[in-house]
Amino acid sequence: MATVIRSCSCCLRFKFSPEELEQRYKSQEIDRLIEKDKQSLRRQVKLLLLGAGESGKSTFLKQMRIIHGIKFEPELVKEYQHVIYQNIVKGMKSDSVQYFFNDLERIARTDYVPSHQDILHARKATKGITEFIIPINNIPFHFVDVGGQRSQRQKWFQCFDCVTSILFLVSSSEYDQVLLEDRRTNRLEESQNIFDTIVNNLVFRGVSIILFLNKTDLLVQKIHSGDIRTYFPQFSGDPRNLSDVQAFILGMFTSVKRDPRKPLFHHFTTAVDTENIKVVFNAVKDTILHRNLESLMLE
Ligand SMILES: Nc1nc2c(ncn2[C@@H]2O[C@H](COP(=O)(O)OP(=O)(O)O)[C@@H](O)[C@H]2O)c(=O)[nH]1
Ligand SMILES: [Mg+2]
Repeated sequence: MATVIRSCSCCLRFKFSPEELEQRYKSQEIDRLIEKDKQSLRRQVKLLLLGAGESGKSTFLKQMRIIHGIKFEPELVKEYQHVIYQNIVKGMKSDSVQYFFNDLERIARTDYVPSHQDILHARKATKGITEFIIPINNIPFHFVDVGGQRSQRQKWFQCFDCVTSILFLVSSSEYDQVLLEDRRTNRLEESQNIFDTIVNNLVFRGVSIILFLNKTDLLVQKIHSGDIRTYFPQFSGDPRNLSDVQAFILGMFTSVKRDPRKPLFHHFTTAVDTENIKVVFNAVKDTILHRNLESLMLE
């Protein structure tokens, strides 16, 4: 019968010199730390916010802070105050200018401090990558927000490690607008192209994708003033009917996905509406935690 020789710690004491023993313990300790690190990395939920410029990625992240009770630091509030003044002075072509113009008297007061709602409407293009960790149900949720402009997109590929889910935002009300970058490309088509490269990317084979068709509040207004068929003649529904328009836009995105087995979840959202995002995020959280548990059990 073969004898199995195991080295237990007391035998080791005779086999190795004290220096060798110390080395061995050290290396065991390092292995233990690496294993612990791996486990906490696996437990962490990493959510990547992707989508074209001005689709609402940073606004969604602000909502995560508000909903989970993480205060904006006083310096940050001051910074937003300046952004708001700039947004007004520049009168930039953005959805939020109207919001601020409706409230100029309050904002012009010397003791003005931006409210949460003001902060949600403040528009500043994200440069580089912003990361934010929020513990939710005792699990660290790691949010990664990136710049959406063409010039910022090469940076996206730095954050693709260990991603749990991608939240892909689309500004659904922009079917009649062109890109800031070239003033030609239709914004919805640009967004669809970006989505194509993400959803069909092999890097994200195991990553669930959650599509947010955002700016529903603006879409509601827009369908009464303009006809989507001017920009998308293939639209065959009722151009004044919100569900028809939403179904058409959703179809533009679901149709580019090549792998029929890859799940794609979607929500119609208004990122500046805290109550709406609260409800949507609860559903998203359940989806993510459920899928995370499944993949942990499969390991
Ligand atoms: N009315 C409205 N404005 C929105 C919505 N989502 C984002 N915005 C505004 O759109 C602008 C661009 O949003 P932002 O989050 O900076 O887009 P990002 O470039 O994707 O990070 C900001 O002024 C936001 O306040 C929405 O659902 N409704
Ligand atoms: Mg941003």
